[in-house]
Amino acid sequence: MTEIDFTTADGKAEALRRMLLAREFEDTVQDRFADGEIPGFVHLSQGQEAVAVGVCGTLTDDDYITSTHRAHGHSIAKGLDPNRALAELYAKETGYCEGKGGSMHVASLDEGMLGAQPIVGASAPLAVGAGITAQYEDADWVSVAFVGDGATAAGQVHEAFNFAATWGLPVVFVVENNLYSEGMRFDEQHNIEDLADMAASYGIPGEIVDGQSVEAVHEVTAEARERALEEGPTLIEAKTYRYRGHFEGDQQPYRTSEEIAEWQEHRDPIRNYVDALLDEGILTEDGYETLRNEVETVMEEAVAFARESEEAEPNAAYDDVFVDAPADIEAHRGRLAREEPNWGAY
Ligand SMILES: Cc1ncc(C[n+]2csc(CCOP(=O)(O)OP(=O)(O)O)c2C)c(N)n1
Ligand SMILES: [Mg+2]
Repeated sequence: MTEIDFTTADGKAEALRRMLLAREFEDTVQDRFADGEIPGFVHLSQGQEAVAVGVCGTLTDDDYITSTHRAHGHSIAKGLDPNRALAELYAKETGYCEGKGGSMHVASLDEGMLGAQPIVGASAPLAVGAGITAQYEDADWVSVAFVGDGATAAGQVHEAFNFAATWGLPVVFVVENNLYSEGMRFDEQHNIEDLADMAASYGIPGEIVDGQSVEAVHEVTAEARERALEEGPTLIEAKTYRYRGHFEGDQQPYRTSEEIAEWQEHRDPIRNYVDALLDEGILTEDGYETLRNEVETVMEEAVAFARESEEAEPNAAYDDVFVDAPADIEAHRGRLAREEPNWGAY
């Protein structure tokens, strides 16, 4: 499901479709969140679709990914069902985590998504844990950690790099350098220009890739995946950009609208890929229109599915916590009431 064959016209069209779906998912969440339909906090990833799709397009169904607080695009690219992913954001029972997780906790073991991680940096050690399992079982799958540029300043990410490098684990670290960590510019937080240089400290290859080119990301990740299976980890730095604020509602005093427009107009991963495919004769304007209509329909259906689904049952908070639930947990059941949601209080 997730692997894309970029040597074929169908494969390239599938890469475009998946980027369009990731974009449509985020545009939909943006609108539904603004209308107050989605509780909590959302961090959107418009502009970063080529990284998600390029990376996941190299992966088999058996491979795992771990992600960050900005995980929607990664989840869609890994093949998660938009209905269940959106329902999770809506805190509905039909969501991937039965509505108990929300945007920053979407996970699906069946589809190789080990989870979004709101703790900055936590995606890296989680992927290392999966890599230990793969090595122990002599398996033929890999784990891929998506990590933000800001997260590379966190200690646990370096422990993860070091552990994976020293043990030669089948892991790929994909650092999405979108130039900002919350409101802090990259050069205010780091004393190096390229985060890929960090790889040298751990004796592993560091690769820089244009994160706005789905094919470039795919190529470098495919090599890193092979290397992961044979030798050990690679650190890939994908240079990219996020169009929306750090979170929805962020006033963004730290950057200019001109900077955002510059990336949108000249470095948009979808627009540039559409132009390339039109030039190559792989896509027609009609074909593009069809793909856009298709993803719009998928997301309209996802919204309907999420709206119609039942809200998560509060007492379900006690489920799925323990393998063998202690007796006194039962005493707590029934104590949580379903109330009219007041999302403004969160
Ligand atoms: C351990 C920890 N510290 C701080 C935060 C607050 N926080 C959430 S996202 C974020 C910035 C992350 O930046 P980056 O890694 O570049 O990811 P991006 O938001 O750009 O995708 C911070 C500091 C957190 N969630 N966890
Ligand atoms: Mg960042």
